[in-house]
Amino acid sequence: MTIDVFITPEELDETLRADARSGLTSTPKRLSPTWLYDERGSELFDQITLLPEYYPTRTEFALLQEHAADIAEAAKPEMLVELGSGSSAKTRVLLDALKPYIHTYVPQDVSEPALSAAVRRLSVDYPELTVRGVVSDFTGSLEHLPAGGHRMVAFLGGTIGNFAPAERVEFLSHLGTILNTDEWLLLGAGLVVDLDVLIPAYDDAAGVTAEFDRNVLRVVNRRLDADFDPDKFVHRAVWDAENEWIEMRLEATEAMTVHVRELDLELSFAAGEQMCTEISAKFRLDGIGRELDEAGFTVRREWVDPDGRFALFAASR
Ligand code: AVJ
Repeated sequence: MTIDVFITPEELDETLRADARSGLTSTPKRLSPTWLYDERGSELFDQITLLPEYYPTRTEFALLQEHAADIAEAAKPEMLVELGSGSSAKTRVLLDALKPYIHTYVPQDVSEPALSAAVRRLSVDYPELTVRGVVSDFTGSLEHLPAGGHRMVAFLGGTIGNFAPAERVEFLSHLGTILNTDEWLLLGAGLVVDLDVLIPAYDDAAGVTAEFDRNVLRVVNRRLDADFDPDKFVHRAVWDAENEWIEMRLEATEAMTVHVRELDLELSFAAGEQMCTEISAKFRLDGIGRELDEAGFTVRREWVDPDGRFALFAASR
């Protein structure tokens, strides 16, 4: 097993600083969702995936379980690359099904500690597999992904929805140019669903998503020496019907001034002011199919759960 680091903690800090500066000085204020996933944030996200209201993870998991053998049979990859692999169990379903074909598994993540732990566990459980962790920021570059061997890139969980539309087009076409003919993309995407299903998934009764959202303020406090008071922000989940995405927002409960000392910024929040911390776009089958097409992919298979909430696409170059 190896871990290749293509982004240093210093570069990540630099990205955070640039992101935070442009986001926090915009109107309305926003932060990039990447910063939700420090150690605590990743833990909270793992808890979210177990909530009764949060259907995407278990819906995708069921689709993977049901169709992993078809996916393996269709793509027959030698190498599985998983973008934003985190700590999840879904990888194992895929690895088990792909066993006859793959020799190498490449989990990619922005967090080195989370990735190292996952790589160690997987090397123990899959001794015949070469596991090559890649620490990088896939929103910046995909050039670091190892080549050599017939690859399948898995981008699961619906994280494709975190991109703004223009970034998404750029990301998919970049991925399209990185992959060679007959290499595959396995994409998981949340679909447009009724609001009485969607809103609770992003604003659960137990308040775990609210805690996850507010945790981003602690990340900024720690890494940029800021003085956000997370208790003075409430979590909101707001559906944008025009763009068909759900937004997580933090709403200031009172007027306040926040200092971000590392950036030399003094921010004023009005009472009730909302700051966007994540967009999570939901898709229609024809729309995302067209986007894959335009990025140079051919959709070979697509699967949707019985409630029409989540889709898996297997597309080849
Ligand atoms: C991990 C990005 C797919 O957008 O549903 C969960 C993150 N945000 N609850 C999503 C998330 C709020 C999640 N993704």
